[in-house]
Amino acid sequence: MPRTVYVLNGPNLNLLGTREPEKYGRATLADVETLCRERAARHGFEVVFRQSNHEGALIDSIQEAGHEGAAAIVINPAGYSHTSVALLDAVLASAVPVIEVHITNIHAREHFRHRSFISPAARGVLCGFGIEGYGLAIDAAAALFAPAS
Ligand code: CA2
Repeated sequence: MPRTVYVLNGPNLNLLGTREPEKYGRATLADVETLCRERAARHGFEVVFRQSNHEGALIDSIQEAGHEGAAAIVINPAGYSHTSVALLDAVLASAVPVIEVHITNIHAREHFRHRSFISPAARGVLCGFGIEGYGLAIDAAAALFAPAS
């Protein structure tokens, strides 16, 4: 059974907790990483945790997750959600289930944020639960491997 979850974070998420706390909260990206590692450990998953401001680096990580036979990819594509056909293509080409996460409820924000290019190719999407969305996404990844009841 695959044991690694890749948690990928897109552009500007390195600023979490340092700017716009009214929108994105006070937790830092390091706090998100701790949350992910703790939650993953409950399910016996290892975590590869990355953030990049570069579209190509995110695509490389998606492809790497495929080559490594990862259990799941949890990705907050951030601004690239709303622009990137290249990220969509990487997700479409990936044999790994992709769970898309947004800290905010993108549907309650500006119209241009309502469409994510990634969502049609995602196994599921979580938005609006703050950074807990990452934990919920890891729970969802574990549920994909749970025996049917
Ligand atoms: O709600 C989310 O998680 C978003 O993916 C965040 C993106 C935004 O473009 C999406 O529409 C929704 C923005 C990430 C920028 O993160 C910052 C964090 C703190 C301060 C400034 C930016």
